[in-house]
Amino acid sequence: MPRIVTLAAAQLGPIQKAEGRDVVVARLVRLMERAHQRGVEVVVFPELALTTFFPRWYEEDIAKADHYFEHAMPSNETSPLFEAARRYGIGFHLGYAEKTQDGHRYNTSIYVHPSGEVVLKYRKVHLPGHREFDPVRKVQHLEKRYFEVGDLGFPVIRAPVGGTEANIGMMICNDRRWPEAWRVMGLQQVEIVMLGYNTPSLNMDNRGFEAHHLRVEHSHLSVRAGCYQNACFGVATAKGGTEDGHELFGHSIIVNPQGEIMAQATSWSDELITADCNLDDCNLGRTTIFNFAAHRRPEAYGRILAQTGSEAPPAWSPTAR
Ligand code: CDT
Repeated sequence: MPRIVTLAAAQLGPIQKAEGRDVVVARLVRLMERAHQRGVEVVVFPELALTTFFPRWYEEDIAKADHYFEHAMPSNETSPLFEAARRYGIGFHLGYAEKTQDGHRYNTSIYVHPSGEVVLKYRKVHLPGHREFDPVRKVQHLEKRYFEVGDLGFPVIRAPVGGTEANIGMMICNDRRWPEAWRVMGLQQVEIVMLGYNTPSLNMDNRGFEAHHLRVEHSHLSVRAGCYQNACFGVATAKGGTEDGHELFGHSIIVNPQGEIMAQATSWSDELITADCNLDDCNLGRTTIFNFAAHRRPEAYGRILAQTGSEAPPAWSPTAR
């Protein structure tokens, strides 16, 4: 029996600062209802799917941003999502800002089984941007201010997905640009990587020119390469459109283990894209070109763990004659 699951990326249009959790959660539930009508078994929502992308706003006292954080999951406000999962028999992935009971703040995602139970939690490891207000930037990106580096690694778990079982893992937004994150999950035989993102259409660093069309290109390139090189499916779900006056590029995709795009969003609104994914398609790459046990050479990869920043190589000098 082929292990086919129908996966969906539930892209969100913008969430404005003034939009309440109840309105946002109702949008998410509508997408789950549409997913159910289309036979979807797993829905992947974006990073920080319950609020505007608040790290673009500076607060001197970070506690003033606490209203963007979830203090419990589920809560009264988010429980309709868990009820919808049970009603429709759909698993879902959700990104949100987490504040723990002992006061730690993370950029988090969870995978929830159709029973409403949390199967897997991930906390974002690669936090882009900066900690302090940066006067050079056109728009702030203060993830390093609001979040701590995730403390859960890149876990993969075998879990019921649709009518079968699958090895599932998660990453969040900027993580997708780091091959190390993909490989750590590839080494755990991940079959489905769920990831959400909020990425501005323009480079806001203001420290050089980046052609606009390359923004989407680099995002897709990273997801396609990650899926191909680790023989897995990827569901990469965006928030898109103009949020609090700032554009996010959308372009959610579902990618197969050959690195091909199976489905792509075409709007900047709430939009559901789906693909029937045969998980057995992960076997070809895993047993041939990317048969890790046969071909990896960890003895040559020492620098990957020993070093963080790059180092200049030694200079070549001609041998004395
Ligand atoms: N949310 C997130 O991680 N966004 C980043 C933008 C980086 S700009 C500082 C991304 O990699 O898409």
